[in-house]
Amino acid sequence: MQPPDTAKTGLSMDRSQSLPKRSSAAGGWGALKSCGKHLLGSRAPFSNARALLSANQPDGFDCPGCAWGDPAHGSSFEFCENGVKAVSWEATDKRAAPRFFAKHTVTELRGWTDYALESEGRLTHPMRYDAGTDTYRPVTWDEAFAEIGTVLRGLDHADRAEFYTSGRASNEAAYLYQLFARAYGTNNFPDCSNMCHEASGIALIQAIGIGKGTVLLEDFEKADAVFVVGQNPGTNHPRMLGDLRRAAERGARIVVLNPVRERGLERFADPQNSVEMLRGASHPIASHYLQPKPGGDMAAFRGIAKVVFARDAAALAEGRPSLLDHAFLTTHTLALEDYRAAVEATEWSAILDQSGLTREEIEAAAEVYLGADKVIATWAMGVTQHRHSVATIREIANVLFLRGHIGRPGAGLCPVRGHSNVQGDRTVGINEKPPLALLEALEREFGFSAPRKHGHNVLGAIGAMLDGASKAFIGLGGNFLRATPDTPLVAKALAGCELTVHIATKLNHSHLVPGRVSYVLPCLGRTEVDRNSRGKVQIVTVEDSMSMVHGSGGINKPASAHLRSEVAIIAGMAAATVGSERIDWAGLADDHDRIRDLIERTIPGFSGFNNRVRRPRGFMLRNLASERVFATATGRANFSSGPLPVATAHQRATALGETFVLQTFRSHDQYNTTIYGLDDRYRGVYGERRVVFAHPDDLAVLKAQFGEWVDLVGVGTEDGIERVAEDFRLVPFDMPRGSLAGYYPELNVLVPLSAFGEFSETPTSKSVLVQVRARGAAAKAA
Ligand SMILES: Nc1nc2c(c(=O)[nH]1)N[C@H]1C(S)=C(S)[C@@H](COP(=O)(O)OP(=O)(O)OC[C@H]3O[C@@H](n4cnc5c(=O)[nH]c(N)nc54)[C@H](O)[C@@H]3O)O[C@H]1N2
Ligand SMILES: Nc1nc2c(c(=O)[nH]1)N[C@H]1C(S)=C(S)[C@@H](COP(=O)(O)OP(=O)(O)OC[C@H]3O[C@@H](n4cnc5c(=O)[nH]c(N)nc54)[C@H](O)[C@@H]3O)O[C@H]1N2
Ligand SMILES: [Mo]
Repeated sequence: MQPPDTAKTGLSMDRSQSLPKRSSAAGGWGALKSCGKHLLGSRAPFSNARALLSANQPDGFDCPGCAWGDPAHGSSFEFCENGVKAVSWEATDKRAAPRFFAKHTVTELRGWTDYALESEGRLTHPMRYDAGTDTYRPVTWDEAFAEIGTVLRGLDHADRAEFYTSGRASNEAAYLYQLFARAYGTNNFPDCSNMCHEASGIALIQAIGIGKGTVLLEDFEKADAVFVVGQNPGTNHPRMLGDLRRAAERGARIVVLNPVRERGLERFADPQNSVEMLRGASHPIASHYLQPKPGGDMAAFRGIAKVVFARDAAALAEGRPSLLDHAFLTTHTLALEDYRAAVEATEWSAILDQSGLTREEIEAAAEVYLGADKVIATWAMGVTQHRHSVATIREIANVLFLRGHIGRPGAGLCPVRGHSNVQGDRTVGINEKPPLALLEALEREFGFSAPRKHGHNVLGAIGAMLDGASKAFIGLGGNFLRATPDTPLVAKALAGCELTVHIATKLNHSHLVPGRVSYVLPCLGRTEVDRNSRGKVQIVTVEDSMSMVHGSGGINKPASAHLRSEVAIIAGMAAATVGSERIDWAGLADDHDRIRDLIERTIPGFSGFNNRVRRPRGFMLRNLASERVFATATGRANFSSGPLPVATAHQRATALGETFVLQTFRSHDQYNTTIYGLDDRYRGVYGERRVVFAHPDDLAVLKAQFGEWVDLVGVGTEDGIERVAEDFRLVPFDMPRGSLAGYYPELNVLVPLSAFGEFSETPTSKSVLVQVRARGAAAKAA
């Protein structure tokens, strides 16, 4: 592959070894300028401006961006630069119509970048792959459904089909999808959350009996301290920055744990504050910025616990009251003494080595914790995409339990979700290990026998497709090929299928590795009006990170007259596959209220669903843990008391020698595998995605000049697979020595399928072991 011409990439940094110039604060004028650019770039600025005014409004659509909650009061449009990008990317007037597909073979399109493919605009017609001409050709919906049904009915077992979900799907679409797959006979539900917050769900169910966070947006108005661990809200949850900033202004302490100095966590200029904008002012966010080594967060929290226990012992020895919340601990938790023993048995040397922090830094964080009446801990992918993520999240929960920071105002656990409805999809049944109660409820309601055998998650599905056990892949949105590890292997897995079906809004690389029979089925997006056969507007519902369920109805004219809603497409495939004797698929597709009635009857927490969802802010699903009712096996909140990991990624890298820990994260101009642009403004990178960030001293060791092109080679696995990512430029950055960072999905070729989280089976895309080679050296050696 030819690297981009450096003269043209406009990498806006001087060629000295200094840090790149970064924007001085997140938000601010840069954000406004960027919005204008994206609105105009969509070539539909007016309908988009109108669309934006109804994003996250009570009677508008749910922003297809992140899953951060919406404010209870005030209905003014909350400005979000990356929400603007998400909306205008979907509401573009560019079209990837049949004539585009006639002009370009699939083989040719495979050579295009992710950015170029999606830039072609919205899909307009159902398309079938034609192997003779190596192109996609338009078909009718009926032909598509009939053939999909025939292939699925022809498989010798339902477990040979994989039903993937990406977290943008609405509750109604996801519910119908799981009903289809289970009526067909399988629990194979690989889900984007397997690569995302899986560890949070598992750890929280063990710890507090529910796999969701316990705080509401209002709690951020009351907290005295917020620990923001392993996430980059300036880019990925921009509206969260507003809440953090208001907290900081009130005097709350914000303790950040992040190996990389992220601009948005340092300072934020509110684009909605005109005085601030004119003065070029901004407000600091983090009161403490700790830069742990990758995967060092469990050690950091254990260090905090060690300080807390020590101070508590000292207080008691001096006759002062205990610093722990014994009322909470005695009534509501189990195994405190085991935890105390585990903390005491952990040596400071191990804590300092794994965390990479100093004792002073950990003590300062512990002081913040001890000085606060109400503490919230938030986290995202920097915590969940490691080998020891489940143990780490348990440790974060342990620390909050010590002073009773759960189930009271201003305090609690807050995994910040990714996709806008990833949490809701799970709630309505996208689960490869379904609870028995769900299966029984479906059986009672629909009269079929639901499969009991647990199904495949993402890694399970890839394995089954690779060894030929699975033969069909259906994708409800998403980009399975580019979001998963070991890209070439996953391409082989998909191409080996009898059937691949992708329900999508835009063309992506997953569509370009067709199975024997392959369809791309275009659907309506969130921003578009969905009318049923009688012209009645249909709404869908979603659940945000705070368990708030609310309605979403588009306002834009559909991108093409041939589009169908996700619900209608699922219903069409289901009717053709399992028939309509037991389930009136067509009737359900035509009236989403009827799907909501079924959800109400089969999923707990949805009583009065159709009424409650039409209230302005929707409703909150009951969250027992936030009421201090812990539905764990023990009926209590459980401490965990395991030791620290035997070795974290950076310790393994040190043992291997000349090895770095690479994390794959998001630039400011992307939504997962959707690339909006080539800039990463807050990190000072422009016009280029093939970059790898490193500590300046590591560059010196590598004898690399700033901007030098290198190859990265995967090491440390025993699966015998050679992994090389060629042509990346080194960029110095404020981050720990021995670690590297670069963008997903380009670097997914280095993420091994064989390396995944303990219990979560999430690929460890934040701790990939690599070595750096001079450009071309890796290819020569291979
Ligand atoms: N605009 C935009 N919004 C998005 C998305 C998007 O792509 N674009 N994606 C959506 C999705 S699906 C998700 S899951 C979320 C993702 O939201 P984030 O989790 O913020 O996503 P990442 O870019 O992967 O950033 C991970 C952060 O964790 C830090 N980190 C890496 N390793 C470690 C570690 O070991 N310890 C600690 N403490 N920190 C670490 C990184 O430096 C980085 O700042 O955002 C959602 N929102
Ligand atoms: N190396 C590495 N890999 C990662 C991650 C990482 O941090 N590093 N992050 C992981 C995470 S957190 C996640 S959540 C996954 C994301 O994995 P996915 O959810 O599979 O990927 P997306 O990029 O969000 O999917 C983009 C595609 O969705 C389709 N789409 C957009 N809107 C709609 C819609 O309204 N309906 C339908 N049906 N389709 C639509 C478009 O065709 C678009 O091309 O990636 C994971 N992979
Ligand atoms: Mo995610």
